[in-house]
Amino acid sequence: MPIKPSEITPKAVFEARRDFMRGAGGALLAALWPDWLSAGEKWPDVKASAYKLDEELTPYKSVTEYNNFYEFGTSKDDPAARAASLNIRPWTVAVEGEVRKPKVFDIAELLKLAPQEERIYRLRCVEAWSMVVPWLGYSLAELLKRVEPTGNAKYVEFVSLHDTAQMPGQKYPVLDWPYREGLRIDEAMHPLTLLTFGLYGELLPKQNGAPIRVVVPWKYGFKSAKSIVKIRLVEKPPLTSWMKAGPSEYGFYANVNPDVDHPRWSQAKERRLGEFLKRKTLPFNGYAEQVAGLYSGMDLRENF
Ligand SMILES: Nc1nc2c(c(=O)[nH]1)N[C@H]1C(S)=C(S)[C@@H](COP(=O)(O)O)O[C@H]1N2
Ligand SMILES: [Mo]
Repeated sequence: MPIKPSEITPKAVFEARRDFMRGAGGALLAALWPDWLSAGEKWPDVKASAYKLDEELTPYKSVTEYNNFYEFGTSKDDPAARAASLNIRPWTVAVEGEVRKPKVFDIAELLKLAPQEERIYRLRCVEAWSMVVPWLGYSLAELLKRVEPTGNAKYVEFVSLHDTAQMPGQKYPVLDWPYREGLRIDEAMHPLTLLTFGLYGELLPKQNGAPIRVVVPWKYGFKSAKSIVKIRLVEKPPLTSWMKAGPSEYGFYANVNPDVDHPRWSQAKERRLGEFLKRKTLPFNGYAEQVAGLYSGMDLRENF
């Protein structure tokens, strides 16, 4: 039996899980994670990526027990307590709209469409907490280029699962379900934008958006839609669930920006989960060097 993650340091857990994945674990993994993979197949090899951070990883326990996933309730501990009702098999993702080759992908095919990478990213929530997570996935661009976007594909819309039987939080009109998010096409094609299947060396826990989500590390966490069933390439900016709920509070861009406060609280600082003292929030969540150029000439106060 592996040691319980809560009992040892995040780094040790991470390394143990990684070694397990890379070592003799292959056949065993197929037995442990049969949901996605047909008999005899194993979780693809994962290669280390250039996206690393010299920061302490947020403990596995915090990453998987302190979540926002309103489909399972609005408290941070609701998703871990209630997401078991989500059925991730079978699962397909329809990629459609302004593309030459629309296609409904099975999750097992998506898992192996491109080499899986282990990328350590910061993710900062609009509610001013943040975490550092070793995610597993590959650039969303890998998927998008395969469906051949047309010249009219200016934006990408992500639609999460809508099924009140599996997602009890959808009985309440806190958001206009299904959860919808969106990116501009150049943001979606940026190599940092990760189509995500796992974390800490394992398949995504349900509360983190199994079986497939995006992670857009320079934007507030709500842009990173979970449990996606549809990806639409569109000409007009999609109206997102959070923009419908509070247009003055949640903008389309939602780039992490310490200089532009949320109307009800400051965005200058954040609390890293597990830490006591707050840290300064960095422009673009620390990814300015890679992504600031996407917004040159734009007023980031207006386009919040
Ligand atoms: N479908 C869906 N995706 C979602 C959310 C949600 O409520 N529903 N919450 C968002 C918010 S506000 C955050 S901060 C991140 C949290 O991701 P994590 O729980 O893996 O940390 O997921 C985002 N994706
Ligand atoms: Mo968030």
